[in-house]
Amino acid sequence: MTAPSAGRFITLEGIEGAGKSTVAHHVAKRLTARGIRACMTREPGGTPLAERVRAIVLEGGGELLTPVTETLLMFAARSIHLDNLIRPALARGEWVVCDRFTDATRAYQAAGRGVSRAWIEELAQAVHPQLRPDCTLLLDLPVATGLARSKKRAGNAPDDRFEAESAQFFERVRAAYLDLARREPQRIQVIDAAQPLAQVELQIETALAACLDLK
Ligand code: T5A
Repeated sequence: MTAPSAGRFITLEGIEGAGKSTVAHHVAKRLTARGIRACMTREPGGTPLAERVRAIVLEGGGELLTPVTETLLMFAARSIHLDNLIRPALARGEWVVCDRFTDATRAYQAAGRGVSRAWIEELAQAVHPQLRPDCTLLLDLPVATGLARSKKRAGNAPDDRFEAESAQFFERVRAAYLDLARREPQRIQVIDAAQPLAQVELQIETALAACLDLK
């Protein structure tokens, strides 16, 4: 198969412990095996400067970070990431596999924290006016399963400000993601992430083929 001339933008979404990082590696490997130049990245972060913003927003440093500040920091990191990594890679014809993007802000800051949805859409419009993921893989699983996986990996102490949130918070986030998927069924493919990894990977193959016309 020949590599396509234009890059594609694939994002992975889901609650904590859904398996996004694990699946991102799998997707990048499968694309590379097809002769497609693929790069893997994540949000918040993805470039040295954006990773510094990530540290601020995830750690907080003991200072108050309101939901509005948190939202602005997510978009600041995203703007740096887009200018320095995502857009240049897409322009070179690479496929970008990104662990979280603006759907995470819709789910975590709007549904989770109660930030205005309309304002988030205005920020999205300002930061990436013409860019939407070509395909989003939403790894869906019960909150308890996701949190148990995160805890098993990281131990009992929460790794960051989000992992310290309540199960109710993550239920709102999960419901918001599923609602986004209902509204944009072509772009957002829901994957049953509670299944064993081999089954999840099979679903990913089908979803990518459906979304991106991969044979
Ligand atoms: N955030 C981010 C916002 O609030 N707004 C935004 O706009 C953005 C961009 C980022 C935080 O920032 C928030 C959301 C997040 O809270 P993060 O570290 O990038 O934090 O995201 P997390 O979701 O916390 O990352 P995790 O590493 O916890 O989750 P993953 O990547 O979904 O899961 P993964 O792949 O690391 O897997 C977790 C464990 O489960 C196992 C893995 O081996 C691993 O041990 N696993 C499975 N086990 C059994 N069956 C399977 N199918 C499995 N798949 C993976």
